[in-house]
Amino acid sequence: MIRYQFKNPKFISSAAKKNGYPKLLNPSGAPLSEIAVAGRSNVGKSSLLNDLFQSPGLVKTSSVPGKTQLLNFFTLNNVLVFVDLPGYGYAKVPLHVRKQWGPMIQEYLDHRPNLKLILFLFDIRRLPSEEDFKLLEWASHQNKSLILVLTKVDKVSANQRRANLQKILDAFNCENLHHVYYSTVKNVGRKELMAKINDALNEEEGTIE
Ligand SMILES: Nc1nc2c(ncn2[C@@H]2O[C@H](COP(=O)(O)OP(=O)(O)OP(=O)(O)O)[C@@H](O)[C@H]2O)c(=O)[nH]1
Ligand SMILES: [Mg+2]
Repeated sequence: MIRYQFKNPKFISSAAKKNGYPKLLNPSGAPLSEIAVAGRSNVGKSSLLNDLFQSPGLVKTSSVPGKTQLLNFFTLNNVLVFVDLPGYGYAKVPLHVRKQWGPMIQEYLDHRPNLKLILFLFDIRRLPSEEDFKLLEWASHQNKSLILVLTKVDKVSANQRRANLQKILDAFNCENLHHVYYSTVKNVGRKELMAKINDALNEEEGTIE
């Protein structure tokens, strides 16, 4: 059983297409396990990575949606890769940029066998959109493990959290999704998410052997 440490974060590169994805190998030449962070624009993907890495500013965040328009690759301790995926669903983002999202994400999911886990970020105050359903469908089609991360829980009361979670799970028709509440401003969820990531990766690696 491997316990991944969330230390020494490093930005590697950005890419739009599969020939630009970095090839990161361990000392025995095997590709490093990868975790993708996906979700709507402005949901808090880049902020969550900074919080997980405890490295404010490493991942660029913005109050203006559509900040991240490429796939951005990071490593932790040179043993684990994180990818900050471009967000979707923001009407104010120019149409030509919005149109790239589907093909870019689908190409990534179809051509990244070392992708072991998707962190699917979802704002606790919203209900799923068409693109959210699409993402979940692609992930399950590729048989990828997934953790639903409910973001910005500081914006709602504890009662609302539970009620909203139930509505979201009902809408996705997925009672058994692994999930965790998260807030980068109130320090909620980091430890729990790190534990869940470790469990999911160990389960994945167990099924490969
Ligand atoms: N209240 C609150 N605000 C948050 C939280 N996490 C992120 N934000 C804010 O939400 C906004 C968007 O955050 P980002 O991390 O840039 O969102 P993103 O999902 O990477 O957005 P794109 O790159 O456009 O896809 C910023 O103004 C953040 O400060 C949180 O837990 N609570
Ligand atoms: Mg971002």
